Amino acid sequence: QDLRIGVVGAGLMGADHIARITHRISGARVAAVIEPDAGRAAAAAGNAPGAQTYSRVEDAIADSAVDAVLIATPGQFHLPVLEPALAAGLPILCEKPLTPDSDTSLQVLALEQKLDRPHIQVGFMRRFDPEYAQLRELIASGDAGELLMVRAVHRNPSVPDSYGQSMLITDSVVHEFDVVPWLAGSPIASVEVKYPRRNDLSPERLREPILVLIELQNGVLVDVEMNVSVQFGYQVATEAVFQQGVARIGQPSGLQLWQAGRVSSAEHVSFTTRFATAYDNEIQRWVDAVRDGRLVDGPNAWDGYLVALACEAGVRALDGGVQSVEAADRPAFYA
Ligand code: ISE
Repeated sequence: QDLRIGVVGAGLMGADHIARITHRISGARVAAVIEPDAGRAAAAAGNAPGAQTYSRVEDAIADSAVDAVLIATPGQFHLPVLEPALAAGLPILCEKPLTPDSDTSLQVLALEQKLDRPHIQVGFMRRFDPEYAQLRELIASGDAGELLMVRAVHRNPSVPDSYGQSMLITDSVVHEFDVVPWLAGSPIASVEVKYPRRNDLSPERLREPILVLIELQNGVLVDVEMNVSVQFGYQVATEAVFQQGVARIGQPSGLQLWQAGRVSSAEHVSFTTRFATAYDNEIQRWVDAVRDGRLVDGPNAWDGYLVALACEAGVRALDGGVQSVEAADRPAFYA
């Protein structure tokens, strides 16, 4: 029997996940679209045969309409959905970030630990991108020697009006804060932000691009160019420098065209296409894990809490200084 998923939030990401679950994922279907905007809810449910609409997650739970919940609202709305879903003992895939700050993430951890095992997977989809997975294997294998440093670029063509300065960290670099420790096998020790010359084409409220320096506990230094006004496309690429070689992922691929005296290749313009395969893998593995009782196959709520701590350091670093990250001890529950 198909897993009945309630998708909470029918914005860009929610609609993308609804299409994915309906057309590309096996073993699951969208049973409910939970969204306060009735027009949006109806439009999204129209793409998911058999889905009911609700304005509140509590009502879908009370109706026993869902077996699991996928939360795709903006981060500040995650906690009020996580609370009733955890209280009902439902498995949860929560889009990033888990919550906007470490205090609320700790509240979530406390609620989850009342259950018999972790129920929350956090939507850091880069871990499911085939190239990121290959790079992680290379690092772990030691085939190119020790990892020394990582150079990352994270570029968006533009951002919506709702995107403010701290979101450079909490909405965007949040991905590097999860994926880099996972790649390198070492937690974040500190974060620093440097400002290059400002791009006059950035929205007036933003001072960017920024250069984020992340030092890991094992001494690996990571620099991230975070740039949200790059104009030409969506580009996420990484170079890893080893003792005996260099590895690159995320370079443009696909059709190369030699025409009219020029060479060109396609570039993504949105994360929905750049990471389409990663999202598909992420949701399929989560569905499989829920169906066979493991519930989580990927980053968990503890990882979400660690990222919230790194984001707090990153936001402080926007005002200067090297900001250290100090985590509590990991409970055995998340071992
Ligand atoms: C957006 O919310 C994402 O999660 C994208 O992956 C990221 O590239 C973008 O900067 C964020 O705004």
